[in-house]
Amino acid sequence: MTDVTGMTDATDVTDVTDVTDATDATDATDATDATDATDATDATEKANVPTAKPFATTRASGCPFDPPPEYGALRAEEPVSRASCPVGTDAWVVSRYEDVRAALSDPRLSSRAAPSTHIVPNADLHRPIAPGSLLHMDGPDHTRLRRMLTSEFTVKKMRALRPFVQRLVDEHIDAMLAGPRPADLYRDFALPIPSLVICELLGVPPEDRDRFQEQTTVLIRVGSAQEEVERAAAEIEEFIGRLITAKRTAPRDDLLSRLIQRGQDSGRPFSQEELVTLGVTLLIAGHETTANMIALSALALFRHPGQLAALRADPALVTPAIEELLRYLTILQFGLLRYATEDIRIADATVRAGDWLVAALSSGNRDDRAFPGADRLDLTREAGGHLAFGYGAHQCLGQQLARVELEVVFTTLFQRIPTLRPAVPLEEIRFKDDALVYGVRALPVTWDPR
Ligand code: PIM
Repeated sequence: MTDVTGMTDATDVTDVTDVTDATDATDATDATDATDATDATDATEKANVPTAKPFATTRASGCPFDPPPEYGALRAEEPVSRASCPVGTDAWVVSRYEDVRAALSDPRLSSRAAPSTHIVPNADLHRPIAPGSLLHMDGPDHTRLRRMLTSEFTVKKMRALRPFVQRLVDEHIDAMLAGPRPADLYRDFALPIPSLVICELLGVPPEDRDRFQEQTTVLIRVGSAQEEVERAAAEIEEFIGRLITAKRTAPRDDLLSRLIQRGQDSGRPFSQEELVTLGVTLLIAGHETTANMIALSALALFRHPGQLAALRADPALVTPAIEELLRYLTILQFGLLRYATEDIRIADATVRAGDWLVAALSSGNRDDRAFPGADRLDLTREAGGHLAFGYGAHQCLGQQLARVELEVVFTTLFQRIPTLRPAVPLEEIRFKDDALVYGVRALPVTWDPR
């Protein structure tokens, strides 16, 4: 089943051995943990571990681009700390850049409950992994599935999409300019463009995008009611399921059709369930993050007018600018959850088998050791190597697509509408504080008519 926040019920999943690589001794730890919802059997309870503080999620007022202020102190004083998480379990929180990279590239840390389930009250951290659930798989099964997809997301293929993206960007700017002011840069520009791009890539009818966008909003909002999540998951799965069924008999030139074929060619055809889970994952991942990056980046640039002017004047600045915006904003705001299958050392902490760990991407990206003056947005900085796309085996598959979309947007938007600006003061802008992917709920903008 679709599991973005970890809230959906996976009791219908029977065939987990097929996709998890839980073939080793670590299974025993897992099974022990799973019997106790209060986590009293966590290995750390018995060991001498620091006291847990509440997991920090609240940004400082007036600082919508900065991670919660606690992270600065954690990086300085307690780089691997303990936090009590909204899910009801304690976890290690890794806050420095190098330690985040080390954690995310350590095969002893499983992604089984990723990406950010620690933040979801009442989520079941020990649910079986649905077949095809790329974000939650480990080891050789994950590698095999990911390899089936990498050829779809190469730099070359993504660059070939550029003219299509450019056309979409231009058309949406034309429509905004022809429409009333203020416009909502999120609704009228940032959201439709990546949505239409992923529709084209996957072979999803673009007229269905309003529905899947709404379902995605429910699925990635931490506070969504269980029934609401289940309904949204069922609907989006049914939608993708019908599409896949149609593509089985009438394949088209699109990713989902090719995936069906590739499974068959490999001698291990994908099940319908695997294809649906994978299709839903790609559909959600393919539009939600980029949409939020576009709108939040625009707002960050409005708030840094000198840098916006520099970007408008020098289109070559767009390449470093995008990496810097990715780093500075790190919209996967709650970090990535991992599960220790063995004892490991990170910095000076011992993480025991059975412990949970959060790799705090937004904190690592604000680490002065890796990015001097990290709290400053500096579009000329060489911010390559940032953690916004994660790191290690699960590092974002779609990152080149995101870069192409962001490049086209930020070499076009401010050139074509040089007077584009927010239509409301910052205090009136509402942010997605409660979503796995951070951003603005709306961004009213205006411009001088010509
Ligand atoms: N989107 C693109 N890459 C990853 C994502 C994502 C991750 C978690 C929740 C929602 C989207």
